[in-house]
Amino acid sequence: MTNHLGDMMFSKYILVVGANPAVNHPVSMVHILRAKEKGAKLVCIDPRFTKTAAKCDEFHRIRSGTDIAFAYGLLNHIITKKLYNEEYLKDRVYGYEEIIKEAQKFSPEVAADVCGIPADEIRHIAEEMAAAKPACLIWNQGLTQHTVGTSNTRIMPILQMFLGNIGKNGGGVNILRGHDNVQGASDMNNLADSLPGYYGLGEPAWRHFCKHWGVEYDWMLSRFKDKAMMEKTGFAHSTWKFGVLDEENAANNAGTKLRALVVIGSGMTTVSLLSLQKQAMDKLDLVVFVDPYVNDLAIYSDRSDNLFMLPAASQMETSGSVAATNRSYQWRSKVMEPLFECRPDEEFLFGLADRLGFLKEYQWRLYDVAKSKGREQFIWPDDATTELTQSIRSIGLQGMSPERLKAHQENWHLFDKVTLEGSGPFKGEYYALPWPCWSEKHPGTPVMYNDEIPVMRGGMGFRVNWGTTSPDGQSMLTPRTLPNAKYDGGHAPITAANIESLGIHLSEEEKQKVAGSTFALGIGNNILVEKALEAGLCPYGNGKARAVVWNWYDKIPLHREPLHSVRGDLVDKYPNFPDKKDHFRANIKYRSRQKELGENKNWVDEFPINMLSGRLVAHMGTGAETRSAKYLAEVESEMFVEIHPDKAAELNIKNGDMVWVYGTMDTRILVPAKISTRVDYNSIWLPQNFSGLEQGKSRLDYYPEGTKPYVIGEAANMISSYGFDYNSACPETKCGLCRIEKVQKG
Ligand SMILES: Nc1nc2c(c(=O)[nH]1)N[C@H]1C(S)=C(S)[C@@H](COP(=O)(O)OP(=O)(O)OC[C@H]3O[C@@H](n4cnc5c(=O)[nH]c(N)nc54)[C@H](O)[C@@H]3O)O[C@H]1N2
Ligand SMILES: Nc1nc2c(c(=O)[nH]1)N[C@H]1C(S)=C(S)[C@@H](COP(=O)(O)OP(=O)(O)OC[C@H]3O[C@@H](n4cnc5c(=O)[nH]c(N)nc54)[C@H](O)[C@@H]3O)O[C@H]1N2
Ligand SMILES: [Mo]
Repeated sequence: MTNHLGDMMFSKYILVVGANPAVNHPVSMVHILRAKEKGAKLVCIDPRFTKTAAKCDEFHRIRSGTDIAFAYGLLNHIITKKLYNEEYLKDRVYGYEEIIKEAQKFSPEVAADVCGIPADEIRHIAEEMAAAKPACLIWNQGLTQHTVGTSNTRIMPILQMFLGNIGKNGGGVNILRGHDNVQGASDMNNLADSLPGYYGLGEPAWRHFCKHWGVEYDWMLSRFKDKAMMEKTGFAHSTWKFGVLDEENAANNAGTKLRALVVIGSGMTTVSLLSLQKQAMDKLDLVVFVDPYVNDLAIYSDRSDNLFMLPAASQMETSGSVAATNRSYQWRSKVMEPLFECRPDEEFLFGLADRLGFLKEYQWRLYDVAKSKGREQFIWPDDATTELTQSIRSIGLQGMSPERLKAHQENWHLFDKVTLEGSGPFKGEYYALPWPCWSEKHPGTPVMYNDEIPVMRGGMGFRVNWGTTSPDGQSMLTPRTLPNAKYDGGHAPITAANIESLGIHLSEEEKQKVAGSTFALGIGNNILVEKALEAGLCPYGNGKARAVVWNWYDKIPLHREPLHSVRGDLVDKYPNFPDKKDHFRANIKYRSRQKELGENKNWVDEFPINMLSGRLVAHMGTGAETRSAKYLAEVESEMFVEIHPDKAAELNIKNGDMVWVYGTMDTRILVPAKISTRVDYNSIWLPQNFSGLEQGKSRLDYYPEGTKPYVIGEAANMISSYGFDYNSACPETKCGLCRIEKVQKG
């Protein structure tokens, strides 16, 4: 989120695109409804008439996978009618001219044909959203689980920048995060392509963390086969199975197949192509699940050995910092000691490091933090929080000491729920210090990219992250100056080399202490950052956002039809990406999959129905936890498929009839039909929260004694279609095709 939940109160118009907060984010929904009571107009763009849509002023049904065409349709009208903020674009956005060019191709009529929302409605949304000052945008998984997911997440901020809504109270792009602490998980980079803090995997990043962790860079290098492997993106959650199943992928993995899998805190049956995942799991040498429940993938296994289930403690039995959806870090207290033989996650990781022979190196920094605080033993998780907040400077976690986080948590009553502003001893601070929080004195940043307030109030321009000049020779710096800044106009990120050229004086002693470091790379002191803040400058520079990402395949977002599109007639006009080799170590098909049935044939010819999936309010993720909770299991006790009444009539299906739904990967699921106009004639909808039935067969007997959940059901991902985001490899689970057959009685 650029802004935060309370801030939506200042919105005049809220566009919810591909999110269903009434079900998935009930707390956010309260804020959204309060904004509505204050006069904000709520508009929902979704392929399904959701519970959120039911609470909105307007609902517009979109065809899934076409949000880019929809956004260009809006932009086309905004540009034609000159409803955009030209000054904002000139000052703050690099490459917006390219967006204007692409938008010319999508008159509201053209966009309407692609996305299914009528042209007049597109014009109406564009005009009302442009007139509302400010308007905010909310999205979630409806935009990300597509081959063009990352392009979706670029076009929406671009739309907001055309309207001048980024960096404004009540504006912004508000992405409602998924799991508890998923923001923290990504900040810590539990991802295959970066070290913590989005530092990447290059040598400077490794050197930064090695220095911080107190280990030699050469020792770290010696842990890898070679430097290339050290700096190479790993397998993703979605691609590891290809590293086991497809021989050809060994070449992407230093010549070896993947041999072991350790799962900590993922339900796994929630990943697409479940049947391939099951096959891959059964071919590994070793499989380990660390989970408070019996992991749902484990019970799909037919292996007889080398599968271990280690009992993790739940979050009630641990404490520490967790990041909320708005980048704020809250301290969480332990409610109870771990029950029975359960252990907190870190103990498994320490045990593993010990047996692999590097526990000392793994924990060195924790002892170092303890020593700096006059102790012999480290305190978990406090000292780990100190460790991580001191090393992650890229996004500015330095100001989040465990002491400060605890003080905020203990004093909720002293913070305003709408503005997050503190009072009493917290005057000037924002609740839970949303990052960047550059120093112990910095208040946190409730609204990102607001350059109308001083940096010490949370102000900033856009980060200068790709150099000060673009490849086509344009400046990436803004001409704008932050209030109270001692340097006029945009500037590069603060480094030891450039700080004095920005008018900041350093003493000889300070110069020695910061030699060779930058705002993000440097350990032991925060001098560069503190000096920049004193001068009113933002440590990461003051630059422009980029609408053109010159190092990506699609430099600007382009509409591309889903791999399995219901509009076969548009597949060649808006072809998907070319196939991609070594994508998170797997060779991934795009265009070749889209045309796999032959040049003149499309998937829709054999699988005529669009497949949507999402969530139920009573269940979480794969449902391992909630289907084992008696009362929640009772609330939603059965997997089902939503089918439109006209389609049901055509297939002679009555409410409650059992049907087979066939996916495009030779798999099928057996579920009862729920007749509903929430979906349109061409689509079905499946909840993603069930597991334990495999293509009509129960796996209940595979649960160890005493661990059977109350409810099992077919997993939606048994029939999800092949497809992965072109940049992140996120599975394309929001588009896909299927066909339905009624189960004949007798
Ligand atoms: N009760 C409950 N709450 C949860 C979860 C849960 O499992 N249960 N899971 C949590 C997690 S991990 C997450 S990530 C969030 C997810 O939260 P949401 O993203 O809100 O969840 P979904 O229901 O998966 O999808 C949102 C909407 O996107 C729509 N959609 C699908 N395709 C498209 C498209 O192409 N374009 C547009 N515009 N819309 C589309 C769907 O119809 C759906 O209504 O929820 C979190 N909250
Ligand atoms: N078809 C379809 N598929 C989807 C989606 C969709 O919309 N449609 N949404 C996708 C999204 S956004 C997500 S996030 C995934 C969600 O999918 P998962 O992340 O797979 O879902 P969860 O069930 O939340 O998995 C959490 C697991 O961690 C365990 N766990 C809970 N607490 C702890 C703990 O403290 N420590 C440890 N070690 N384990 C713990 C739980 O018991 C559970 O087994 O599903 C994805 N899959
Ligand atoms: Mo998620």
